[in-house]
Amino acid sequence: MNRIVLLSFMSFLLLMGCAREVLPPPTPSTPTPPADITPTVQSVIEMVATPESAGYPEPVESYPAPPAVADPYPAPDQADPADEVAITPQLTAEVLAEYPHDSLAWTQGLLWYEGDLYESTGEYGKSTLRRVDLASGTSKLQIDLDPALYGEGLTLVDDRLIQLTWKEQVAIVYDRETFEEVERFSYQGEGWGICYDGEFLWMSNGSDRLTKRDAQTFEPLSEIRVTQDGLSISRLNELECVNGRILSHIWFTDQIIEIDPQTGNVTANINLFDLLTPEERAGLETGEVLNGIAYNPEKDVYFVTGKHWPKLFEVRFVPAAE
Ligand SMILES: [Ca+2]
Repeated sequence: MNRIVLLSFMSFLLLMGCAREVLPPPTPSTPTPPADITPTVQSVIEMVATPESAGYPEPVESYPAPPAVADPYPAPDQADPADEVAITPQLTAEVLAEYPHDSLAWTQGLLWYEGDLYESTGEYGKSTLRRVDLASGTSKLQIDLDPALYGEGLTLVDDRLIQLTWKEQVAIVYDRETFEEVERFSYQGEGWGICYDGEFLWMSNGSDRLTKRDAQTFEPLSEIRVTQDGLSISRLNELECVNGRILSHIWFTDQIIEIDPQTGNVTANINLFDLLTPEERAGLETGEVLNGIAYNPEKDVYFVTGKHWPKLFEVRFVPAAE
């Protein structure tokens, strides 16, 4: 499916999805549909993608474009200017540098602290926590997780690293310097991404919800639903808290969204479809998509990589070309 056909198909699906929202509400005798069938950008992705394999969808031939927002709204001669919908900014990456990345690392979480990268990797029997030298991509310090644990998101609170696990419902707390385990927290449901905003933890579980947690006790405090133009955005994955916003990778894409944690609204789409060359992309398997976002506040730059990607990119996010 070429990109134009794909875009047309997605626009049709989005139109169909949005059109449903203007229908009258169901009568009381009509069963209420489950909340998660609300048409979303990701549900479009799922419809485009072929059925799941081993828990993950099969790859799509080209990655979906950001959602179109203009079509569902009234024509200009009918629109009330007060109802105009702000177009979500579209950003892309300006690549500042490329570094080697361990192509055996199933990257799940990434953060930057005082000159080093800290990376959590997944897969049963292969999950690790590592402190990575930026220039060489090699581990300065690395520990293996219990083979029964599948590593997921990673964040830093003061001098303690917190690493999530996928389905094991345990977060492991380590001393940042030594990687010595100091504590474990338990939680309900799956663990995907996590970040610390300086006051609270934010955690994803693959749905359209982010859970705010106490940074010391890990207790859940509240939840936000992430939406763009009223549509749920699900498959929220790796997170990075940056200057009062939350960046979230969208699982199975090379796209990041920026979220206002006060409202759950998406405030920017960051499209990173072109980081890898076609040849590098062709060398990757199903699900080996972007994963890993780290922010370096000293230089106001980001590091991004992906699962089994051969490279890690130092980037700045800039407006996409029209
Ligand atoms: Ca991160």
